[in-house]
Amino acid sequence: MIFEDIKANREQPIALLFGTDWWTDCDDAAALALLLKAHKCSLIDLKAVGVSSVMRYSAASVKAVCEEQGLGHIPIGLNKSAERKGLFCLYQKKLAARCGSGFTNADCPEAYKLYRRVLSSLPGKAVLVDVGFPTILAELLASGPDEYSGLTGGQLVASKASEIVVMGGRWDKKAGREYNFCAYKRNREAAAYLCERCPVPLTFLGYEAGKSVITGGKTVPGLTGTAYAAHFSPKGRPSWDPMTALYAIVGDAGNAGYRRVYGAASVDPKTGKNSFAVCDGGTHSYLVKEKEDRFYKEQIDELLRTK
Ligand SMILES: [Ca+2]
Repeated sequence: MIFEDIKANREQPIALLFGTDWWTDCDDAAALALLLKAHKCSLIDLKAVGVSSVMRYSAASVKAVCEEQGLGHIPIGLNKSAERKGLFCLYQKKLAARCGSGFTNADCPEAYKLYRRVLSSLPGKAVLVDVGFPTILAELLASGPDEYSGLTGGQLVASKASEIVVMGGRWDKKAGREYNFCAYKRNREAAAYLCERCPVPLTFLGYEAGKSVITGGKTVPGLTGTAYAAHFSPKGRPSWDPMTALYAIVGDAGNAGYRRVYGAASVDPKTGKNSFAVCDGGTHSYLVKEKEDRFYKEQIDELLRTK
């Protein structure tokens, strides 16, 4: 129902690039499922998926989810330097077993290069959504001219991105700590760099927004349900990533059930702690829920259960 309402007011799909850590939590799978369904309804045009961590089955498991929705052609990039050998994720193995194309990590380009290629080829602008480690966005912004574009990463983002939407940070505390920004040294530095250098509006959905909204679970049809079951979250998980994805699909804070707090965000590159200076006209904003949790929960669960 929600997709029909959006569609009535949308002239053309929003071009969107999706970054995910696709790491040990399964809510990334719910976020990707929502975006693929929105793509099939022509609400968005999902141009690329970038994965900001690398485990053995990263690429194959993402590919399987895309293939399940008939969208196996969507290009997948990896932040290849993020490989951490020895780590294993059961849900990725289960999903990868359903990948019909034999796709592997070796078939993926470097994620920020994929973003450069896609952005430089766009006639208009795209929204960059990231529900993982902010390393792909930081590498994109820091990149120099290449075979795809004579622009620097900062120039390319300024000319081709309308907004960057990030699941990250904790904004209801003075010095918030949240996993995507704090987990590793490279994440902390990337988050700090993103806040300093982002040349377009930067929107955050923080830890505090998603924590109490429980969605998904093993009864969700298809590979999303498989991911939740293999993650041992049969009754669902907090909705950090699917809420961020749904905000981007809706494309409007008010219609998505949020108000914005505008200002300037910063992240300490040593600790990963985030802080926010409120000011009208700031180009950063974080989202504050204006509705009861069930508003977001019912939308996400309904969409996850819709083909
Ligand atoms: Ca995530």
